[in-house]
Amino acid sequence: MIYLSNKASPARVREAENARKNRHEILKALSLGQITRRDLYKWGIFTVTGALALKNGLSPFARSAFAAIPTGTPRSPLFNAAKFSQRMPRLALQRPIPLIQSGVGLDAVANFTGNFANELPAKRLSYHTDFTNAGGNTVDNRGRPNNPFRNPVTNRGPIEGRPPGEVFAHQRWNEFFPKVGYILSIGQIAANTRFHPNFPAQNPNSVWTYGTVPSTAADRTTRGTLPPMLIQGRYGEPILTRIYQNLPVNRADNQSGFGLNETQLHFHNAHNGAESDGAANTHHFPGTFYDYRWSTTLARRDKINVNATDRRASGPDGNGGLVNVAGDFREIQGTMWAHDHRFFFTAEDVYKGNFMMISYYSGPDRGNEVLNDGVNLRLPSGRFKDFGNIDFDVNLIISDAATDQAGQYFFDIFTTDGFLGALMFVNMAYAPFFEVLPRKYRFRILNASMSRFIQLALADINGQNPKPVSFQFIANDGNLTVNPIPLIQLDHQGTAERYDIVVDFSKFRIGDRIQMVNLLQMRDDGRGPTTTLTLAQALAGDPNDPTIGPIMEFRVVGSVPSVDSPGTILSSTSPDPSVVPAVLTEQIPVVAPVRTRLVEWGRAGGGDSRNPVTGQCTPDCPEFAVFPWTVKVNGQAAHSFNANRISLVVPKPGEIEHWTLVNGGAGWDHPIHLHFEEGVTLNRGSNPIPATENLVRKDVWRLRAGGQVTFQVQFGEYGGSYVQHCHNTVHEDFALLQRIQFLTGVTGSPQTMVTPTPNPSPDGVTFTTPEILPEGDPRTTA
Ligand SMILES: [Cu+2]
Repeated sequence: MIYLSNKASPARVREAENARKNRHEILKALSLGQITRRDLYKWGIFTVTGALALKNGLSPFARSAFAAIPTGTPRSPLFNAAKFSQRMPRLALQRPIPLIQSGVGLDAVANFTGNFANELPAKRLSYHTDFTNAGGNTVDNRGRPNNPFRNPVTNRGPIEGRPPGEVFAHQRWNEFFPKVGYILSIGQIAANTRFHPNFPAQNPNSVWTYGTVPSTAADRTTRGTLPPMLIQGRYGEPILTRIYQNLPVNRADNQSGFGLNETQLHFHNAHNGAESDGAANTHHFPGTFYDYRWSTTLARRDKINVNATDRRASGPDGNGGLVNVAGDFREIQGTMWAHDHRFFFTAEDVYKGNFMMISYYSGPDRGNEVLNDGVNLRLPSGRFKDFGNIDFDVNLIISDAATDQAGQYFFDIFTTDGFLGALMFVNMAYAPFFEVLPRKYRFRILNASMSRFIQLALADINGQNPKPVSFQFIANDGNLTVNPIPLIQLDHQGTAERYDIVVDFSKFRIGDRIQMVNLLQMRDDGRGPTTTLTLAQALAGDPNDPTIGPIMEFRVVGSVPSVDSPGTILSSTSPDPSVVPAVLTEQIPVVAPVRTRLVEWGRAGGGDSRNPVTGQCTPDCPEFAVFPWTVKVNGQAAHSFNANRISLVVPKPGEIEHWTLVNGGAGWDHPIHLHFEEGVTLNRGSNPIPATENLVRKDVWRLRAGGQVTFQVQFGEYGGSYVQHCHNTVHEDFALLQRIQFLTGVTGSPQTMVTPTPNPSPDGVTFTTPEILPEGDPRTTA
């Protein structure tokens, strides 16, 4: 392998850049229907496994095209941007819109207020139901579309993307009636957005992100913004999030070569009904909106603490007190995120910027470090607001990225193994610095890369030799550990894993600098991690991978402006009232399971995502896509993902199960994500398990090369169609997913039965009856 460094000859850079452009031309021709996948086979450009043939001028892996990292394009130019020369952006904190209820019972609606008074109210049934009841794509006597519930941009199909009818009505609507709302857009990036002041502004279609709609969205012009958003929820205050889809109507208008103008927003891993999970094959189209009800339901509310008498199961009331909620306080969630989940396009869309972070606040994890009520843990955060202070509680979204030679964001979609970028972003900014006071901070670290695993440590670079900085690990995937765990470096962190740590900067002096360092080398094909470097090795850098080494810098200063109380200056001389208690929560006991399940993740089949007769896949997939990845349930046949096939059925709520996930490949790692519920991590087979995982609740488990993991899990409160999948989103998009059906015990709920598969189209949603694998259905195998 020949590596292309920044010093490579201009001729080589030109050749590799031409390869990128040629692939881009192929994509464009495919998307415009000028050529077909069959043509590509005929011309010898594609192999049967879907890989691009090793042709010069086309493939980055051909002998004379060079770049290994980033994948599929020459090394991303830096435009003379030095590391740590820009301030780290804080996430864009969103303000909730109060909602007012009118009507009663199942017909009650939630009205937006203030600038949004003209907004259609949120309701239990989708507006698609109204569109359908009014006749669908109807026209007046002069042939003009006249259904009042139609998509106002395209004039065809419903105004709301949520499927019609009772099955996709918001479950337990009155019980979790929304009290606050957010109205957001997903759209092209706003003008002049840059990853660093030296970098060129991104083209409107290079980056698609969420934007804050300023008032009733009649004009539908709200574009996306950076940095990514932060939404703060609290237990006891259900949220209604309306997403306006403002992306280009025509697929071909997206000239960037990646990303699809269809989206469903998955709130990873909140305890929501399937209609609001954003992964039930419910993507929606430009011109429509989708109402997600984020219920803030505390898990086990039908089973444990059903009368809401335990003060630890609670949310902040905004006024120093608590609102008790039913459920198990040991299942309180904190650090989460939300991202696009359009099947077969998730990698492209999430990479493109379709994500945000969400923190849930509770009585114990309140985001207030002074309030002392016997429940609040008083973790580092701040003190000006009742809850959700972020002066000392900081989200760090780590993601790798690549650009073409012009500095435009780039992704090579012709990879089925993985994609690695050459630039490391924090909160979508290249190599920033962040000023801290000499005191304790909490950092909520999310790996939002497409395929890259990271492993982070902190380096004290103030002396002759860099020294590791110790810290405390307090939460894994948003779940508090029973006790804080002292560490000097984190474990591997796969895509979507969240690690919360507390760093005490009080041992440093004003002017000191501490760097966050990535220690973990990856296979350059993106299949998984290889070597953990020492701190000294990583700080020295890796000529083949510029994301190894320091990725951001903390600078200890004497004062910083408050973000919780704008205008207030916070000083290093103020005492630090925050604490990290020795006990953060209680252990969920491990019990004998009602049943066990075995799920193997591998590359074992021909890929049956496409209908063998029609060649179509559910949902619509790219014409060039083939599906190498497969999942086997309980040792039976291997299947690649099809949204109309259910691989696992959970027959009733409350039954405790033990699941073992096995990696079918030795050269790979896969971070496997289970939607909707977390599991208590039990073991890694005969291999050792680190303290940060042992008996710890998680929602994403790395399998390790040739490895396995077992966890305990149970399901409850909601039902419907969910998924489990690899969160290397390149693998996910090439079908490393399976659909799961959760059945509820709620009397009269349509979720007591298997969910029909919604098939979204610009004209509305139709339903098909899913097939069910018998090996995954305890109702038939029992
Ligand atoms: Cu994977």
